[in-house]
Amino acid sequence: MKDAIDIKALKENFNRDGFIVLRDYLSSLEVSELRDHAIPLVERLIQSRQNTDHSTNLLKSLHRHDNWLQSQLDNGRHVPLVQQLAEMELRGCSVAWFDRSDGEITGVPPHFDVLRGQGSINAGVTVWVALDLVNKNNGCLHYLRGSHKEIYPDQIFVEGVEIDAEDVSQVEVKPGDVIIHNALTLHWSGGNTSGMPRRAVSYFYRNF
Ligand SMILES: O=C(O)CCC(=O)C(=O)O
Repeated sequence: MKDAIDIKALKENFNRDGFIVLRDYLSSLEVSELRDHAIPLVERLIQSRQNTDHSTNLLKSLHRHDNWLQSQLDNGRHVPLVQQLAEMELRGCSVAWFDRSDGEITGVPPHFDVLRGQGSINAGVTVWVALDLVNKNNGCLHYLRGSHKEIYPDQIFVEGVEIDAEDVSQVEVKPGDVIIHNALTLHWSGGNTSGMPRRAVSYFYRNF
C-alpha cells in the first residue's frame, strides 16, 4: 500500500518554496487514462487549426472538449489536496497542454500564472502532470524557490531572471509525478534538444 500523504509536511514545503513535487502520485493506469484523453484530443485540435499560425505547444481549455478532463479539473483526486495547500476556496478554470517539442530551443520564459495587482485574480494553484520522462535536456520546469513571497512588478513575464541562481530548482520528473505550484511562484521551462518528447497537462485553479 502507498504511504499516506503527510499533509503537514507538504504544506510546510509548499509555503516555504512555492511548489512541491509528489513522486509517483498517479498510478500507471491513471497516467494512461490521462494520456488516452489528452493526446488524441490535442491531435484533433491541432488538425482542426492547421491552417492557422497558433502555437501547438500550448493548448488551453481542453476541459471544454472532454468531459473526463472536466471531471478531473473539478473533482480529480488532487483537488482536495490543492484546496488544503491553498487554504482558500479555489475553482478549476482550465486544463492545458504543454509540449516542449523536440528541437525547440527556448522553452517558456520566467513567468507567474496570475497577476498580483489590485483587482486581478491574484491567487491560485497549478497542478502539472508529466506524461513523459522530463529532465534538463528536454525542458523540465524550473522554480525560483520562495519567489511567491517576494515583491515583483505586476506582470506575468519577468525579464532579467538569473536562471542559474542557487535558489533555482530544476525539477526532473517521470510520468505519474505531479508538481503543484503556487500561481505566484516564478517558474519557467527549458528547450528540448533531447530527441525525446516532453508533454505535460496542467490543471489551473483560481480564487474567483
Ligand atoms: O510545461 C511547461 O513548459 C510550462 C508550464 C507552465 O508554465 C505552467 O504549467 O504554468
